[in-house]
Amino acid sequence: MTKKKHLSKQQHHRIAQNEQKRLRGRDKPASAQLADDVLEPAEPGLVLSRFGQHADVEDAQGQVVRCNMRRTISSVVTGDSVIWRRAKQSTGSIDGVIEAVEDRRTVLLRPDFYDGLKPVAANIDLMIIVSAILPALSLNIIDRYLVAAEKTGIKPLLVINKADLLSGDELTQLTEQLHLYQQIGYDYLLLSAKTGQGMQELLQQVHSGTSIFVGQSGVGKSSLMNQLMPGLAAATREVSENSGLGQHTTTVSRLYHLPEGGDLIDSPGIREFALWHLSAEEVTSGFIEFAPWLGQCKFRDCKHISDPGCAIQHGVQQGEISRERYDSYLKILASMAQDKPHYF
Ligand SMILES: Nc1nc2c(ncn2[C@@H]2O[C@H](COP(=O)(O)OP(=O)(O)OP(=O)(O)O)[C@@H](O)[C@H]2O)c(=O)[nH]1
Ligand SMILES: [Mg+2]
Ligand SMILES: [Zn+2]
Repeated sequence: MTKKKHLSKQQHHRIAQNEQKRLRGRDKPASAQLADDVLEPAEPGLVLSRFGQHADVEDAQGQVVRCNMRRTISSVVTGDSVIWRRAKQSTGSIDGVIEAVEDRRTVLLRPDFYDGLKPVAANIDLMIIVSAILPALSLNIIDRYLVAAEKTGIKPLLVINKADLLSGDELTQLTEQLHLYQQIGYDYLLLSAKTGQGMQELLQQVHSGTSIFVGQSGVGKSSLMNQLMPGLAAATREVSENSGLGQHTTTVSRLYHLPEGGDLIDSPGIREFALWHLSAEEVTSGFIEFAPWLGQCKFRDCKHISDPGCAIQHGVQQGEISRERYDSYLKILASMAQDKPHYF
C-alpha cells in the first residue's frame, strides 16, 4: 500500500484554475496529452529534470515518472514542486501529466540570446559557483554570478576546483584574491575532484537544502558531483575535447539526492553569464561592499563610472573597495549594452 499525501486547499485551487483555463480552450488536448479518464487523482511531486516537452517527476515514494505538461503551464524546471497525475496504465514513454507548478521560493534566471529570460532551476538555497584554472580562471565570471545570487537572494559559495593543478605561486596569488572575497562576506573552498581535496568541507555545505553547481563548461561540476556520490557516474569530458566549440558535456540540469541528506543540482556549463535582464542599479547593488557608500555620491544619478564626487570611486581610492572588484564592475556595466538582444 502506498500512502498518498493530501493536497492543500491552495493546490486544489491551482488545479481548478488550470482546469478552467483548459476548459476555456487555451489548452487544446494534443495527441501526446493524456485524457482525464486515464489519469489517477492529483499528487505532489518534485521535478528532477526537464527536457523539451517532458520532465522527470519524483513521487512521494521516490519513484521517478516521465511526464508531459498541461499547456497552461508556462515553465517547469529542475527543483520545481509540482502537482501531477499518474497515468492509470503505462503508455510506454509518458506516464503522467504535470497539472500545476507550486510557487517558487527562489529561481535562478539566465538571459539567453535567442530565448529571452529563462529559468534554470527553482527552490535553490545555495549557488555553488565553480571555477578552475583550466579552462581559465575568470574572476569577472565569478562576479557576474555573485550579482545574480544577490539579485535572487540565493546564498553563494565560491568553489575553486582543480586545486591539484595549481603551482605554489598560483596558489599564493589565488589565495590572496580569494581573501578579498572572504573579507566582503563570501566563503570559498579550494577543492580537487581528482584528489578529493576539500570534499568533506563541501559535503558540510550541501547536506541540507538544495544546492546547485554553476559555472563554465569544463570546470568540473559533474566531476565534483561524482566525487560526492560514488556510483553516480555522471558524464564528464576532457576540456581539450570541447574547448572553443561551445559544447557542453552536461546538457540538462538534474537534481540528485545526496546519501548524507541534501539535494544537489548539476547544471550545464555556460560560456558567458550575461546580465542583460538587470538594470545598472541592480548590478551596482549586486556588489555588496558598495552598500555603505551608496547614496553618498555628489549627484543622485551618479553612474559611479567617471562622475565627479563619486563615493564609490572615493572608496576605491581609499583602499576600502577592492580595485579588482571595481574594475570588474565597470567591465560588467560596459558589457551589458553589448550584443544585447532587443527584448531585454
Ligand atoms: N586535474 C583535475 N581535473 C579535473 C578535476 N575536476 C574535473 N577535472 C577534469 O575536467 C574535465 C571537465 O570536467 P567535467 O566534470 O565534465 O566539467 P563540467 O563542469 O561538468 O562541464 P559541463 O558539463 O560541460 O558544464 C574532465 O576531464 C575532468 O576529468 C580536478 O579536480 N582536477
Ligand atoms: Mg557537467
Ligand atoms: Zn557614484
